[in-house]
Amino acid sequence: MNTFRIGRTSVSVFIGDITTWAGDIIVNAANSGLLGGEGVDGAIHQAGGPSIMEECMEIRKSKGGCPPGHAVITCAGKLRAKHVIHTVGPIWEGGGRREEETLADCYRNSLQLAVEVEARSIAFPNISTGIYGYPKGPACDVALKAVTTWLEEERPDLRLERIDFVCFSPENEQLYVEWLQRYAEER
Ligand code: AR6
Repeated sequence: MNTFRIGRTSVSVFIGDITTWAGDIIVNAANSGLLGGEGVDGAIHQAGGPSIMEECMEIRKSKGGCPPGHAVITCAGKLRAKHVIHTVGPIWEGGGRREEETLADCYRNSLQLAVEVEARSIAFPNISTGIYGYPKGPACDVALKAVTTWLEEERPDLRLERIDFVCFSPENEQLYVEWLQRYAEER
């Protein structure tokens, strides 16, 4: 199963390059300095052009950056989205340093920001599962639990119609599809 609906919002899983996704908000797996980097962060800045980094630098000046678990918003430059939300996942250190809570916060705080700008659609990459080394299975569990729980809370005014998980590897896609399948069966 690659799509599941909760209320008026569909949660879907795709495989692909998030920089080509068309919708309101692309989420970036950034670092606390908002300085750009490799992985999906590098791809977003490269495809979106310099205006995204200019806004990141403004946020650095005013707020000092973005701590793990938090999220900030900028323009999306040349991307086919309206905004980029930059969130900072935890670096995996074995699981005893609140990595799970921090990763769940990334999803919740990004969704909260998306609601504040009245977004109708948002795309997430698999935060922390690349350079930050979070094991893919547990990260999938945290991501989908955080998002489905957030959606299950009563949100009468929610305008969000689409939450897409854009996986880069078949392994991640498979994990997400299987998770949604189990979730649908248990519901
Ligand atoms: N589209 C979708 N997913 C992607 C793409 C893409 N174009 N490119 C990579 N991924 P990572 P992190 C997947 O390393 O682990 C940066 O240097 C990738 O396969 O991008 O949170 C930042 O500046 C993986 O599943 O982010 C930070 O310093 C997922 O995106 C640090 O890396 C996340 O991998 C953040 O590390």
